[in-house]
Parts: sequence; structure tokens; C-alpha cells
Amino acid sequence: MRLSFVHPAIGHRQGERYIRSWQMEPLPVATLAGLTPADIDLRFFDDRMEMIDYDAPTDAAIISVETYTARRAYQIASEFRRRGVPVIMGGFHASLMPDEVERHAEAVVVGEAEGVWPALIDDLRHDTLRKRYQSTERLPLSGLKVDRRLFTGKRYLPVRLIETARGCRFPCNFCAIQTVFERSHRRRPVHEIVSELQSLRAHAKVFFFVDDNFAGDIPAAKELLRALEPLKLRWITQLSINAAHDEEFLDLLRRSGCVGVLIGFESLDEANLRAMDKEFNTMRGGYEVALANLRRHAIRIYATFVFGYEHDRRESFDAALDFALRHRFYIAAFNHLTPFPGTALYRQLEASGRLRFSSWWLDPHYRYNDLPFIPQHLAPEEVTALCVETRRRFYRWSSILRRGVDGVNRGDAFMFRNFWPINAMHRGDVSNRNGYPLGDEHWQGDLLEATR
Ligand code: B12
Repeated sequence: MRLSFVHPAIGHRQGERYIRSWQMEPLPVATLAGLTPADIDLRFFDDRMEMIDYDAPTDAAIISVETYTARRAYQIASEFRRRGVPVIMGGFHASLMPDEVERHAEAVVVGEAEGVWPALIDDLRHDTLRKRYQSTERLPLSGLKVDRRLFTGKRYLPVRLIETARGCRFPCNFCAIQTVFERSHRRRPVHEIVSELQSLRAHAKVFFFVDDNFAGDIPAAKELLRALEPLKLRWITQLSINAAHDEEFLDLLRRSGCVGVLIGFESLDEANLRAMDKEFNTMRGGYEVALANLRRHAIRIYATFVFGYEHDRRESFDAALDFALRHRFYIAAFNHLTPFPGTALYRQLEASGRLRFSSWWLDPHYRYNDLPFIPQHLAPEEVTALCVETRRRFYRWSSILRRGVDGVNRGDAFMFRNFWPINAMHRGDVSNRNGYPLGDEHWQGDLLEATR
């Protein structure tokens, strides 16, 4: 049997094949490959960087779908279906919107693949594929075998992705993670993470622990940090700000080789944080205390902010920019709030009649950076324009230079060397991504939906 994996792009612009930024190995593909019996032939097309060979002989197309890539995923599915190839879909969007995804797939996996993939493969071999495979229990994250061989020869960024945990217990109302994982948090056994890291370290300059919240269970994370210290790695991750108030955690974080963390600040306005159920961000003296602690331990920050919440006005953008420049963050994101289907936020906006599209991710008029809802005090277009403008100002050369010479940002030779290309890439993205289509603009015709 032969299977073709596809990782869809967000979209493609007319006259342009793809944009080359942020191309990291897609871990879902490697995770599924690791679950697949060895006698099956696998090939893999990354739609973000290469053409898909729809005519290559295959028994099924396996597509991972996120909300932003759903429109493109359905176009790809149509192409395979036109050639008589069944399509199997899974991923975040499939777990959030199974009824929609099911229209475009011969089979859809809802939730994590581990519990259902062997049965699905067996059904595929016997031509008894079912329409839906629902993973009903949260299995322990032990014994994961991630197979990255399909990435050989592809030009990914020199960062290796690895999971140490899944899920997050915080209730932030905009987040798709809490919907999919029902506010649970599970960690992989420490010795399995260590042995995966050891097998990869020869090919990696830096690791990205893709956990939703590395600090989702602080005592257990400390155990991992102690085991990482002797490995002498360099790694980055994302975590909730409560961890920045735990001195022992921060000390271990630094000693274990952590060189940077993504933190979701979201807003400087406490009323906004309350509205998003993220008031824990202001605990124990708030951002200033947390950032002073992180600085003392020389942890670089990727700070993320969202705009469009109830109390946001024009001044909120300037305040966030001043804050980001004053703290000389390594990088920062200034995004509009995105209502992902399946979240509490989406339901609230829908109930109050404030959504501008019935399904923004499928609407041919929707473009990357468009605000899909009507905010309280600003016009949707203003939020989009101010996000772009704030990014532009943060990524001015003068700002990049000032942040680059900051003591923490230049404290590690590797991170200092990479500060410049990383910031240049973000600077380029301000215009490259703005107004980007969802789906391929070249693609003509109607989507061919699944009939069984
Ligand atoms: C790493 C990461 C990135 C990296 C990209 C990595 C890469 N490969 O290029 C970067 C930083 C560039 C990134 C960018 C973005 N990301 Co991102 N990212 C993640 C993150 C943290 C980890 C993904 C991962 O590798 N997980 C590990 C794998 C193994 O887990 P998994 O994907 O859940 O897969 C399991 C199941 O879902 C299922 N499954 C998945 N696919 C399939 C397919 C089939 C066929 C089957 C059967 C099963 C299956 O089985 C797997 C094993 O159980 C996730 C959060 C998360 N926990 O997943 C967000 C996440 C996927 N990203 C998200 C978003 C929104 C984005 C952006 C759009 C943000 C932005 N505004 O620009 C961009 C653009 C994404 C794009 N597609 O181009 C959202 C998606 C939400 C949604 N509703 O779709 C997530 C969930 C974060 C969140 N908190 O909401 N991202």
C-alpha cells in the first residue's frame, strides 16, 4: 500500500508559487508516519514549498487541516478525489469542525491520531473505511515514535520540533487548545523525551518544544529540566507567565539550555484580560515583575499581543508597542484577535451577531489579517491597519538595532547571530503576509465533495 501525506499551505497568490518563511518540519506528518506500519510506502508533499504530484500512484491522501489551511486543504482534496484517490483528514480543524471537514474527506479523524490510526489503516487495507474515527480517550503520551525520514531533502529552517507535553489547563476564551484538549495537560515520560533529543542532537542547532504550555505542570516540567541540563542543548518553547514567578523554575530553565520563550501577553488592559479569562497574566505584581525575573535569568522573549477586544482603542496599539520596545523583546507579534470555530469567543461573537462572515476561513473574500468580526470601539479595517502599522514600527531597522544590542538578546552567540535574520524575516512578513489569500487563487472550479 502507498500513502501520500500533504501539509497544506495557507494559500497561494496568483502568479506566485509560495512564500518562503516559517517553513518548519510539520510534526503531525512525522507523528502519523511513526504510527504507520513499516510495510506501507510513504511519500510527502509540503504544499508550502513544492508542487503536489496528484498523479503519483497512491492508495490514499492524508491531509492535516488547520482552520487557516482548511480552504486550501479542500482544494487539494478535490484534486485527489477527481483522480479517484480517497482522502483522509485530521488535525485541529477536523477536531473543531468535524461535520464540515467530513464533507471533504472519505474519512475524518476527530482528536488525536494515536488511538485510532492503526484501526483506520487496517480498514483502508480492507476497503472498509469508515466516515469518522473519533478518539474517545486521552491516552498517556508514552511510546510516541516520531518518524522524521519524510523530511529528508526538504529545505526547512534549522530547528527541530519536538513535543514534551500536550494541552493546557487555562481557560482563555479565544484558545482552540482548551476546546480540543478539554483543559487537560499530559506530559511525555522524561526518559523518552531525552532519548528522542539524543537521537536528533547531531542534526539540530536548536530545538523547539512545541507544547501548548511548557509550564502546564510546573513540578513535572522541573523534572524534565533537570534531565535536560547534562545534554547541553539550546532550545525554545512557549509558556504561561505564571512560571516566571517561580525562581527555581527559571533557574532550571536557564541551566537546561532554554534560550527563549514565547509568552502570550495578549493585552496590557486588565479589563481585556478579564474578558478573555486570562487575568492570571497580572498575578504577583504583573508583567513588570515577571519580565524582570526572566531578564535576571537571561531568557529572551517572543511576546505576543492581540487586538480587537472590548476595551481596545487606538491608544492600545501605541501602549503595546512602547511596552514591547521598552522591554526590548527579541521578537513580538501584534495580531488581531481571531475567533476560531469551537471556542467560547466564537460562540459569544456569533450570539451577539458580530461575525462578519458565516465561516471566515472558507469565504473567498476573506484575506489573511482581515478582522472576521466587528469590534466594540474601532472599525474592523482600523484594527487590521493598526496591527500592520504596529508590526512595521516594531520591525523598523532602528528598532531592530536597538533591540539587537540589548544585553540579554546578545548574551548567547547563536541567538545573537540569528537575531538579525529572524527579525529580517518578520520584517518581510509584515508586507508578504498582509492580504494573503486563504486557498490557492489559481484554483478554478467547484470543490468536489466526498460522496460516501
Ligand atoms: C509549531 C506550531 C506552529 C509553527 C509551525 C510549525 C510548522 N510545521 O511549520 C509556527 C510557529 C510557524 C506556527 C504558525 C502558525 N500557527 Co501554529 N502551532 C504550532 C503548535 C504549537 C504545534 C503544532 C505541532 O506540531 N503539534 C504536534 C502535533 C503532533 O500535534 P497535532 O498537530 O495536534 O497533531 C495531532 C492531532 O491533531 C492529529 N492530527 C493532526 N493532523 C492530522 C492529520 C490526519 C490525517 C490525522 C488522521 C490526524 C491528525 O494527530 C496528531 C497526533 O495525535 C500548535 C499547537 C499544538 N499543540 O498543536 C499551533 C497551532 C497549530 N497553530 C495555530 C495557528 C493559528 C497558527 C498561525 C495561523 C498563527 C498566525 N496567526 O499566523 C500560523 C500559520 C500556520 C500555518 N499553517 O501556516 C493554531 C491552529 C488553530 C486552528 N484552529 O487551526 C494552533 C493549534 C495554536 C493555537 N493555540 O490555537 N505554528
